[in-house]
Amino acid sequence: MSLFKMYKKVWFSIQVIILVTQLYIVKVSSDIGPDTVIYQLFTRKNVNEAYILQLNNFSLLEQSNYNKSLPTKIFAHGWGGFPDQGYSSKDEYLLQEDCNFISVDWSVLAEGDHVTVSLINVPIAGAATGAFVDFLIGQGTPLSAFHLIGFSMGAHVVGNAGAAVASGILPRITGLDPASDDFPLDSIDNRLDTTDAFFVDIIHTYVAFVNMTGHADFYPNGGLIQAGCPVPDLECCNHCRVVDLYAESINSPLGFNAFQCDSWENYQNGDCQENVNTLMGEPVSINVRGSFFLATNRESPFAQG
Ligand SMILES: [Ca+2]
Repeated sequence: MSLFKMYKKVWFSIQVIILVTQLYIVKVSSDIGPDTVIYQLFTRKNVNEAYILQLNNFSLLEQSNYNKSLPTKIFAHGWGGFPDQGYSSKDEYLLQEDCNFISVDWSVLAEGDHVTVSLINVPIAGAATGAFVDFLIGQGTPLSAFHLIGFSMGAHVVGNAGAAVASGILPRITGLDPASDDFPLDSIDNRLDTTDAFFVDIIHTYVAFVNMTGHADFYPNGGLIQAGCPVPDLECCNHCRVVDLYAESINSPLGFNAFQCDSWENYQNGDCQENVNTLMGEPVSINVRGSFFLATNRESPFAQG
């Protein structure tokens, strides 16, 4: 084959790839509507039955129990998941204090192969959720009221949301074992990172997702394998444990006390007991930085104090 013919063939292939990509994006975009990402609102007045909120829908907000003077917690579920992944945290938060607990339902976008969901749908759900935060701020909620929490790929949904908020920098985002497949560390645009909020705390519970980092990173039981989980782990024991730990942290009488440390090995050797310590999860000190280790029980209640 002549060089010219080869050049033409390569150029044609590139054109086809560009066209298919454009058609795909147009198709995805045309499917995006007010129902694509919806927001389930719970408060102490409606602990079990959600009000459905939508971006820029003033009447739905007006008719709901949303209270702009309360803290607003926003939880995003993971890949292939549903908003009920946040319900254990919702129940604990509403036990602790009256607040607006909003579970992001991006399940329509969370379905499908994880490459498409990661590269195309997570940014869409994140941008929508960032715009939703701006919408609530436009209705009188102070920026300081917000705390976003996301599990697995949902951590990157709330990361993208934090980056998309136009009203300012969010105070806090919590990543619960953020997914790392398809979220390259050298690109912060598509993933949760420390530019997305003033304080980003991350809890790691599974070996596959150990590389994402925030301002403070917590490694229960070393962050690779969780106490009491079977080997092989066929039912999301290690990865999903993070949701249970976080929910328990909200009202735990003992708390998950964690010590700054270089490694699980050093922690286990007792080399870090004099280091800076803080509680993991909801009551974390937002001033701490670095890596923190702790041990947990094998089953609920997990906290050892
Ligand atoms: Ca980011």
